[in-house]
Amino acid sequence: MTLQHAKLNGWVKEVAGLCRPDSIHWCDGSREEYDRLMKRMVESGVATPLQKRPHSFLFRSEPGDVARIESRTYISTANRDDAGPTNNWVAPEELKATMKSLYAGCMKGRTLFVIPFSMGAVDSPIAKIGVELTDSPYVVCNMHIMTRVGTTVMEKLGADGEFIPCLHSIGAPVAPGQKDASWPCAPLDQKYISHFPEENLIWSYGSGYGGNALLGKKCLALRIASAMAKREGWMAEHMLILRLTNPAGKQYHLAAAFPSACGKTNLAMLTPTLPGWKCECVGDDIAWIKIGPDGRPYAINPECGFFGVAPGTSYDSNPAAMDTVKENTIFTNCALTDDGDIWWEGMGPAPNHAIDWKGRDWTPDAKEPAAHANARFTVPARQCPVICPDWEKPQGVPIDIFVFGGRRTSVMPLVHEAYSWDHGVFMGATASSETTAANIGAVGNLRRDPFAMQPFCGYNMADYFGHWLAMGDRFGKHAPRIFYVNWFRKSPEGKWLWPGFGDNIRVLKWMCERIDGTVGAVETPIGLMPKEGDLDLTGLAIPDADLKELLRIDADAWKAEISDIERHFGQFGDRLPARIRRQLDDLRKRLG
Ligand code: GTP
Ligand code: SPV
Ligand code: MN
Repeated sequence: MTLQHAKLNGWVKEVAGLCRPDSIHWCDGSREEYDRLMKRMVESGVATPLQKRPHSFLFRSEPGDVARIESRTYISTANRDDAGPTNNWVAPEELKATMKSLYAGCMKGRTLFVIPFSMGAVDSPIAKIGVELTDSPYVVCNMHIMTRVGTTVMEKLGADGEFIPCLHSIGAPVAPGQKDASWPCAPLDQKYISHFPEENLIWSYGSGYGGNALLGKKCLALRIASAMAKREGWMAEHMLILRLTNPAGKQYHLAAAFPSACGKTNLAMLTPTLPGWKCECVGDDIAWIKIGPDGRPYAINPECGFFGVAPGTSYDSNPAAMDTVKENTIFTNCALTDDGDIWWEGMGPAPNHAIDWKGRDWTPDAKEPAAHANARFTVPARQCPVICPDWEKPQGVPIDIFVFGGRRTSVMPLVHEAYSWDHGVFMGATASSETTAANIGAVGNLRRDPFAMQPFCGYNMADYFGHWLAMGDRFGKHAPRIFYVNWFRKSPEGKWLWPGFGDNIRVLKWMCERIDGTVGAVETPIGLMPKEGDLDLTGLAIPDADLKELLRIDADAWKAEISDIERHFGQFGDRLPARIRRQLDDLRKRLG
């Protein structure tokens, strides 16, 4: 590995001086490197190789380190208002001082790994380079899968190429002779996931889990990138990217923003139940979107792996994901079966005995689930049987449709379409969802999660709404059509009204036909909705009453929504764009 990059070398030296690792390892991204680190983790008992899945391993996290931690995530800007009311804020000087005292000596007894990585194919004009410094070999192996790591990135970086510095420590030094924990990390009140968007800098301390530790993902590709995108005139979004091909062979590209654990991976790999339709996955979590030479929005998936929710994934719900994770997969917080396989709730019949995610004996009559609700798989995207042949195309794919959504037990209909770009931005700005296990905290609480970016926007959310309006003005006639969906409406008895998963193609088909102008729509106060008979329900046995409920608009419930939207918008004060406020007035008028 060439080490001529003065700025990078200087930074590594400075961090090593502060964190005091025993050694420094520059990652080359090779299979040998991955195998060597994994072998060491197996030998120390941290990783369990899986007999049933070649080259696959199970990890169990510390029970308090199982998800992102929004309460410990900071956007640190010079002015508090630039982080906005939806982000935690501490002044940069103060936050850095606090974190420096935590970083001091935090890597003693460990190796400091230097991970040069690219978000986006190395030859993509949309790609960005980051360098993560970490003391976690688990993070190195996951970064190998999720990003492009190593030599080609160093070559592109050259002697003075730009990179985004990402510092990570699990925050658990080991003394000589001390037995290491199987998942070392710091206590909750010492965990920090900090972003300094004004200097494109990330400092994470104390957690080894997912979005807290794999810094290319939420920290770089969403929080830092969203702030860069605002400055530079592009978009960084919490969106899956999907190619749909209709029976006549016409292609449509869709990008959809749903909050964490609300269905992106599943929609991205959808197996259509309507004959003749084809879906191919470009990305399952993040989209970087730029205006192409023809004026259309083009999206790339900056990642090259999936860090997917395991529970609920089955051959019925998502066969493509099940086939993807047959080999070369890291499983975290899943259950281990007696024959050396993994298992989770919703995968299929429960084993008679397993070891649960906490390492305890488990039987089907146990009180607690065998896998954690936010158990995850990490797997290379290229293993997905429905990966789009153009998923690594440097210039990306042209987007025709934007979709917003969330998990709403009631009120939100199955699908509605925006009257205009501004109305669609209003739909994104007011998106709401019940919270999930992807964040540490209460599950099932209704909250606003604008554009599914509430935990990921690296600047003032009101300015982000303004950025969406400005991008729409630039897209002009090429602006994608905007829809809002809810797969999660329930009956009073608590059963899903919509079958979801592969049957979601029925809703996507309606969107495509709306674009082609081959189906009409009903004008309702909240937006355009399918006319009776326009949703293709061929082969689906859905009770009439359920369908009615899925498409029902309850005016009283929507008036209550308006009050909540007022409160939501109120937090932004004068910074809320007038065009967004106007949309709320229009909705109020339409509701009468
Ligand atoms: P992150 O990786 O956290 O960003 O999540 P995600 O948005 O990719 O969510 P994912 O597709 O992994 O789905 C999360 C959970 O929702 C899983 O348990 C799925 O089985 C379930 N789910 C996904 N799509 C549907 C659907 O159409 N209907 C129902 N009922 N459940 C769904
Ligand atoms: C999410 O929470 O939206 C995820 C998982 O995609 S994590 O990478 O842990 O943030
Ligand atoms: Mn996500």
